[in-house]
Amino acid sequence: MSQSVPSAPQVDAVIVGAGAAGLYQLHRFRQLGLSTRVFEAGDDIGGTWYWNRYPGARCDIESMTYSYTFCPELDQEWVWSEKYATQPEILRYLRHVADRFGLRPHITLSTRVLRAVHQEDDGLWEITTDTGERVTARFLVMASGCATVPKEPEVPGLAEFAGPVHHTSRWPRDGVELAGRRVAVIGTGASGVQCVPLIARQAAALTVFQRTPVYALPALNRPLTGAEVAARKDDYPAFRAAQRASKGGSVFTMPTRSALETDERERTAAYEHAWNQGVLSALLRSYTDLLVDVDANETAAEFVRGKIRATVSDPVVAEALSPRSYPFGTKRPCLDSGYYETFNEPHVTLVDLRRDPIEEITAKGVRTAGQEYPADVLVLATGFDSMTGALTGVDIVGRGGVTLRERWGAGPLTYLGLLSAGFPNLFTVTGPLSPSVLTNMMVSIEQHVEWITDCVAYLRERGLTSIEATPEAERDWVEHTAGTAARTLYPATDSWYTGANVPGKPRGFLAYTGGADVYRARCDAVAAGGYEGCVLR
Ligand code: N01
Repeated sequence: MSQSVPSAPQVDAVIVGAGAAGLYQLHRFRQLGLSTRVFEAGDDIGGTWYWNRYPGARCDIESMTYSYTFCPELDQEWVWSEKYATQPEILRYLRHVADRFGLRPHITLSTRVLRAVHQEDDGLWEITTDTGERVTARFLVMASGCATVPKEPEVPGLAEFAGPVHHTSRWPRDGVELAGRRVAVIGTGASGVQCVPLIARQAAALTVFQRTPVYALPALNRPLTGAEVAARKDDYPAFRAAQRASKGGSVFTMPTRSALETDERERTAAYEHAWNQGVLSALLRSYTDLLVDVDANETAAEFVRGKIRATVSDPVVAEALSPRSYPFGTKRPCLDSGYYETFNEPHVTLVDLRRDPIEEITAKGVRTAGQEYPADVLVLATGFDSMTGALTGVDIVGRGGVTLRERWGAGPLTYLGLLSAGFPNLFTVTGPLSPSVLTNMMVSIEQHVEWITDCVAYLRERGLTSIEATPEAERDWVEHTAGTAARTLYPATDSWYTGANVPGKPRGFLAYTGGADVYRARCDAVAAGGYEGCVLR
């Protein structure tokens, strides 16, 4: 039965998602005095850190860096235990944030937003959920994450498998019985690299199916000392300010020299130094040209391959684990804790799918062209329909009845990754064509949330009710992001950054490569200019 739609919104804003982005957006809207509802598909808050509870799940940005920067008191009261926090610890932190800022009463859990329709007559969004609720709101914020929609492998027979099948991002809360079992893991991205060593510790036999090898660097994770925590807390205000001003949301010394202008001995020493930091981006930051010059890149790539050869005892396995088909850093590198060493274990087998592709999943296991590998449990570490999947997965209907999915049919069209023409008052937090996944997400989330909040405040102060990107400003931004990416080595590599991991997805580099500092300045200038590139009504 259809309900009548009132012309005044039931709430000022609806936010989709109660992960780190949705929580902070809710906090800021509440500070602004906006009535706000958050809908979250999971049965708890936490987003990425709620869903990804596979063994070994941990952030690969240091915990005292990968946390909200907006509240000095929060920085002082929360104590991180390890250099790299585990998923449960990050989830505890986000729950603490939700409680501390009184956010929970405004969040509806276990409720998925299915549809959002922009109504031409009153300019409101009508949002429909899978529980049958309908809500109208002036503003709609998609805080639905960049790695939200799991991707299954495109191989026949998955439904035939007799045992349990678990995608890493849908891991059962009570864990999976792995002891004494034969486990097959498909996929060797960050999730595979993290779960493989832990699964190997429990399983009777582990077979890892690898299509493309990754470059993994050692995490060198360890407990934080009291002195380290105290020193950072003393320094937090300056550190947080530096993060916000930085190129990627973390505070690093940026390189000044070219790899090719440095002699080999010195270069190897620099790479060794970077390797021993146990920091994801350290190696890439050794020289200025690693992401723009393929020969420079090869020096770092070969350094990593040398480390793999030194770690993995079987030279054939070491070679199979060594990436050669794409430059270092153009697929997201991984931080590992014992990943390569795991392949020295007698009960662990690597199957190189480039030589021996999967033909089908059978009831008993995985059959490649060469043989059948028996398994009791199948783990899919096969990634996500990243960047756009969570946005185009909702029926978002804008002006003229056009859906976001249709409008983005040839690739996402955004202005600053925040707005899309034809969709008034729709905001996307860390949306496609913003720096997002190339940066520390916490800092990029905060920057977007603060921009959105300031924008809504600006409208309200002037008695305006609507903001919409112009098609021209959007086109310029899309061209600018593509042109910026084209000056790097990124776009040529097949990865989830380019959409190449999802069959049929249009190809294009989905994040802004120009740097979070440059990007922030641009967003600030747009706001200071009265939201140039947008129509305000
Ligand atoms: O996913 P991925 P992920 N047959 O897409 C393979 C973040 N993250 O979940 O490369 C066989 O990187 C696929 O092979 P290929 C982080 O941003 C962060 O691991 O397409 N294999 C690849 O090996 C990360 O980058 C953290 O050839 C198939 C793997 O599955 C992002 O999430 C931890 C296949 C997918 O790798 C995604 O990481 C975890 C098929 N049909 C995740 N389909 C940390 O903070 C796919 N694959 C540490």
